[in-house]
Amino acid sequence: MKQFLFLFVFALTTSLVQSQENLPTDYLTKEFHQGRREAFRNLMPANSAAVVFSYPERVFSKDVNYNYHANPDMYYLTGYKEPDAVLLLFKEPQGTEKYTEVLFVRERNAQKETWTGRRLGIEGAKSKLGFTKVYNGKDFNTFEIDFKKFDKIIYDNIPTDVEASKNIDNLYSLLQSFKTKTGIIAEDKASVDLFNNITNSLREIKTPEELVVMRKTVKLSCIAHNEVMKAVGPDMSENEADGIHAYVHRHYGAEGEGYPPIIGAGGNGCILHYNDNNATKIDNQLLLMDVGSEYHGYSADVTRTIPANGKFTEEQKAIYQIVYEAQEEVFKLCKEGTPIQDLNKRSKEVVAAGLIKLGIITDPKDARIYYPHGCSHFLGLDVHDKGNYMGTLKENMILTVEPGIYIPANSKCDKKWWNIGVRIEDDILMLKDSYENLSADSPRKWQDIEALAKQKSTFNDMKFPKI
Ligand SMILES: [Mn+2]
Repeated sequence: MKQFLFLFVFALTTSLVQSQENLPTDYLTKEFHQGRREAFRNLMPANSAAVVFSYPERVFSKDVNYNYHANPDMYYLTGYKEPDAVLLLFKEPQGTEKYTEVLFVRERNAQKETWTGRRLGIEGAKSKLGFTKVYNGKDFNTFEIDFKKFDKIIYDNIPTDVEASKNIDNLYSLLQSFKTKTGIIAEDKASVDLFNNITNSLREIKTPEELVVMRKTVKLSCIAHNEVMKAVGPDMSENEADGIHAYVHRHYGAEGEGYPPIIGAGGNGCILHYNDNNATKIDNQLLLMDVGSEYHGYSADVTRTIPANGKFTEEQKAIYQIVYEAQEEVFKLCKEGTPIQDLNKRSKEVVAAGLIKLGIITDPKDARIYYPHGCSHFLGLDVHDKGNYMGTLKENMILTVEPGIYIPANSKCDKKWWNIGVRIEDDILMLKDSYENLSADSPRKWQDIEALAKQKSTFNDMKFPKI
């Protein structure tokens, strides 16, 4: 009997792709995702259904795709991270089984998994994600459900740029089936708005489980910033600084970065979403680094601006201090009840007053020439996370506070200010009566940055062959 069992188990394991070992053990739990679906259902109107699609895959070059990134809403509600999936949620129990949710996933396929990686499949979605009703994507088309009986179908923007395909189990076919089943041809704005209102109101408040992951992703991003502060010098390239961030993130188990890193030296730091990161030398300039890791789906968003040679000039320091003061003033508003728009307003006032004092502008309205972006955004699964920006701060929201001043060459001010670009960005957890700066591990004061820059980094000792 034992021998028979052994043979059976052996045949089973070799016929499927082997299961993976040494995976992280601190992913969000299936109970978390189940709880989020329950919370979503609670906000659905009577007699409604919600439909959530995975993101499309994207071509990197010819037959090679970019690393796949899951739709954050899909991940939030299911934990499923693969493409070609659709989730159905129902306000009221359906059918004789009284089910309220169905997940369609990629079918397991030993041959495909040998080429493009392991798939969770139906059994995995049941055991690891806690679903009871799971099908392969190819079964969505024939799945018996009368969508026309619902008063409302709730869905996000339907992607319009998914390549047509004859495959019966990819995103294109899932979208076609959805349109056929529901009769939806053109997107209904009210349905999309409702989907986003629901996901905004859920995702803007972080649960205790999410806070654990957020603290981790921000903490290890701070370690990366600090390591670059120690390692950097005028001869380092922007991309090399980028690489230190990337290495540190991965050392601590992050998947990568939550957005393309912005590593800009001097004038490059004045380009808001600069991500060429290709200056071969930082030189004796400021280095603006806006980099945050993505840890189990959650993004940090931290910006530090540092002098590559370890010492701020008087002009750099003067601009830096205004940005620092703006942050300090905005922090004072960080507590439950503050209108979110007030954060931006207050930061603009402080920056305007500072620029007037230095003689860079005379009219406060001109502050926007040098500070053209907003001060704060929600942070979470998306770096610019979902949330209601017209609302007020609430406990367990996380928002960035990120004022900046950017004075590119040829600006209409004394040229001693040219090519100074400064942004300081921290990730702020809102509390009832105050706040917690999650990114406080990385220094913000110019004195503290100069002190840290004097320390040696482990990266200073790395030696590579000359080529
Ligand atoms: Mn940001």
